[in-house]
Amino acid sequence: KGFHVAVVGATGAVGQQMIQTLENREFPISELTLLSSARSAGSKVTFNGQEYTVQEAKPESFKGVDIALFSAGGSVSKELAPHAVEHGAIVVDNTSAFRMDPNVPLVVPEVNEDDLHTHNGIIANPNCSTIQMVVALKPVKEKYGLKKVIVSTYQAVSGSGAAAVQELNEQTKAIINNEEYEPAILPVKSDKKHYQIAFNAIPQIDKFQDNGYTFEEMKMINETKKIMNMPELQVAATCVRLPVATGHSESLYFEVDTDGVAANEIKSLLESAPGVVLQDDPDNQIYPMPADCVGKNDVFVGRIRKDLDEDKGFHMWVVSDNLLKGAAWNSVQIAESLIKLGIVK
Ligand code: 11C
Repeated sequence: KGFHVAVVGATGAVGQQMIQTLENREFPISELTLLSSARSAGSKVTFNGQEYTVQEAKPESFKGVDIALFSAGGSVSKELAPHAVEHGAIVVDNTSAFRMDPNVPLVVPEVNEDDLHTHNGIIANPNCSTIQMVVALKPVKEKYGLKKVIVSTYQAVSGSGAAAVQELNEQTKAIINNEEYEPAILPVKSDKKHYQIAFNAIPQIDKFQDNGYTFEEMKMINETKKIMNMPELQVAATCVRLPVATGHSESLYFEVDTDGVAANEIKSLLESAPGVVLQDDPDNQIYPMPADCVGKNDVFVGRIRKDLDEDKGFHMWVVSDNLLKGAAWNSVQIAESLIKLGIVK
């Protein structure tokens, strides 16, 4: 049996990866509807060797759709996801529009797949930097307990969209050629100031909140507690943008709730954890790097070592393709789980 699948935001950085992932996974599709804003409508997209014309997303676009994957920005999701649900579709939404809504499950299949059963039509896909972190931490929580997480991120420009990657590329060339280039997109297109990203590091992802944290940092904090079902977990985040096109990296410090755990025990636990690839061999300079992770669905972990002062503290480096496990693959994986669990029939 095949399903009628719609992709909203089909021409965007994540939408393109969603379409590619559906193809790579041989997702059971009987009909594919590709939707976008009016601006991108009319674009041609190839899926399984067949050319599709992207149509403007409207409330009536969802007739007969079984599964709708949304990645066209929060305002589009807020406006159109309820219409998709009215038409009987299950929505997997890759924006922050519904993530903290208590009626909406926020799901990473390796962590909380069962929460899918509680859906009311919409399932939220978490923020990319949150997803790779919880995939790595869940096995630790299960075996040793988890008390505290402090994360610093090294995030790729594609998290900000295809136009930001273009800005990075053009700006890099311009600087090498001693030409002027006025930043216009990063760190946040709609914020007051824009800064050079090429050869730089910008400690701002999304807008600042009243508490001094950015929205990206608050997403990592709040979403982690919700996905792990641990409102009591202590989480702090500092999110930084680097001139890397794709692949988010994270330096994690975490404290378990068990005495005397060895770093090797954390390593062997993660070696067999679902969705995780251990790359941890300092003698041979083996550790995860974004350039090696692009195009892969897994979360790569390495540099696992015990804190020198705190017996329950550990350090770990976590890398993943932000457009795949961080977005498109996690969404398609949720759709696969919905079929596997019989939630979509
Ligand atoms: C970034 N994490 O790297 C963001 C992109 O809430 O889904 C993903 C935004 C989101 O800029």
